[in-house]
Amino acid sequence: MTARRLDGAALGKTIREEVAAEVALLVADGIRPGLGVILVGEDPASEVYVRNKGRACEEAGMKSVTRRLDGTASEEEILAAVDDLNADESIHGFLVQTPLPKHVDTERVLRRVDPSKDVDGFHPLNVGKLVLGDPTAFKPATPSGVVQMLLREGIETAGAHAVIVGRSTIVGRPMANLLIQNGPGGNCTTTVCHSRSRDLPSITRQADILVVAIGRAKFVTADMVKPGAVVIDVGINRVEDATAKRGYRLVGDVDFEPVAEVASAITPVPGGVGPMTIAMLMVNTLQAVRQQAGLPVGK
Ligand code: BQF
Repeated sequence: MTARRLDGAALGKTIREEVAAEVALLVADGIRPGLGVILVGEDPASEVYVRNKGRACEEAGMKSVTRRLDGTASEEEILAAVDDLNADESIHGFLVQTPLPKHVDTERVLRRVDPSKDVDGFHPLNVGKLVLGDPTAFKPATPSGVVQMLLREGIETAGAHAVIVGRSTIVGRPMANLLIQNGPGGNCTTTVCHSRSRDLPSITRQADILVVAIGRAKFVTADMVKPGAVVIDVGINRVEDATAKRGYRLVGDVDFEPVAEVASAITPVPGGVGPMTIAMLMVNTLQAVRQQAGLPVGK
């Protein structure tokens, strides 16, 4: 078998077009949705991600603001930037790009974000709402993008055994919380594995849907995958490649070619989950606008 490629670039574009149509309606009503990003320092990967977010906003007709702080900025200066965006009525949602410099207490910064503008969904209030299945929660964009991809690709989740490799607060944990929700894109039996899991391959081989988010290039090999499984690769790893323009290329956490021989469907890297993440951030910004305007929330 050779697996179907799940084209996140195309799906993400469709979703961003849907967002643009809704932005146009809001603009006609005098509301221009605004997304802010706070970027501290100059981590090269973060630079790329923040640029992707700004470009997506502009293409959708949203306002985009990027606040750049020096890598030596104090925690108080970062908190002051958060306070500024909390108070800025033209900004409906914003996020603090991570990782933050080592001298900064990231949790404290994330707790300072107004939960009603927390489009990353990392504030404890939104984490709690997500766990409770409250539809007003902002769903973290990457796992939300994975669910959206499963829904739009017609992949049945109800009753499936989803195995998630990785327990991060950004991907693994919210992924599990979404897949166990009652409703479309949910109703999975969910297992979360991590670095201390015993006999990982015996667990991953039970997955109907395998979501991998551990940050190790080509970690998941074909022998770890059940024939016919759907494999979602959240990893984005830079590996040296002298033949590539920038001297590196991107690979996922999954050893793509051999696994594609076993799986029924698989996401590529790049062009898989990454573009879905950006699209769902746009969707979350519209959710923020609607909730702040007292309009009903979709699902
Ligand atoms: C693609 C991210 C790890 C840690 C922090 C498109 C993005 C990436 C890849 C992107 C990511 C990953 C983002 C592709 C934002 C996704 O074509 O494959 C878009 O910009 N992402 C982030 O902001 O923070 C991260 C991954």
